[in-house]
Amino acid sequence: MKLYGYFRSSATYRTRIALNIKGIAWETALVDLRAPTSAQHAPQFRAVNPHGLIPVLEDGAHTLTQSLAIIEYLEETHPEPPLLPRAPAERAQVRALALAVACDIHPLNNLRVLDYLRSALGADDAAVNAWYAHWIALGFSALEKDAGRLSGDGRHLYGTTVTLADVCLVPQMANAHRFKCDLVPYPTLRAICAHLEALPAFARAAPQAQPDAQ
Ligand SMILES: N[C@@H](CCC(=O)N[C@@H](CS)C(=O)NCC(=O)O)C(=O)O
Repeated sequence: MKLYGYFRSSATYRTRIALNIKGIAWETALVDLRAPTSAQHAPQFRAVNPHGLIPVLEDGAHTLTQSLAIIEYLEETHPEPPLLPRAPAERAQVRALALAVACDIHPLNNLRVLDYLRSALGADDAAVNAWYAHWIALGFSALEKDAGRLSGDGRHLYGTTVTLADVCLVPQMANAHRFKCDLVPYPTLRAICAHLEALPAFARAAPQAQPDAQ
């Protein structure tokens, strides 16, 4: 499989974790998001994904986009070990936690949104950082409460095994660290991430472990 990605991209980081958990080998096609390269805007990459976003996974004849769709594809094609529980209500809970990160937090803090705040709306670094921290605080405070209710052991966001919810949480926490957000109010989320980050599948997927990390 070929994964178009970039070491700092948290949506790619999610996908790397899932590939590792499933024991799938892949090669990376680097899409350097940093200006002035901004490879996501290059015509060659737009031909692969017109949305200009990573990750993209190529599996044989299939070109797949959207990290959660990709991960569910991996779940269906490589069911072991599962990232979703079996019971429908439990699956819905895990998906809801994953979507809280992937749909409600991450898109507001994505690179193109931060770039737009700067270039079109004239926000300075302080304003952009405040924006970033605001959406992290809103999302993480709710997830901290969710974790109190749904984590089975204080080491996983849901239940007692690694799920799609954990796969989404860890990269978002890494980004929040990078943007120096105040994470003191989220002891449960921090404990969960500390446990998960030490697992080999997560450690090998970490941004700093990628060949393009600088
Ligand atoms: N919902 C998409 C989000 C993908 C996404 O936003 N990727 C970011 C990197 S984490 C990106 O490519 N950003 C490029 C840009 O903002 O220009 C997914 O889960 O795959």
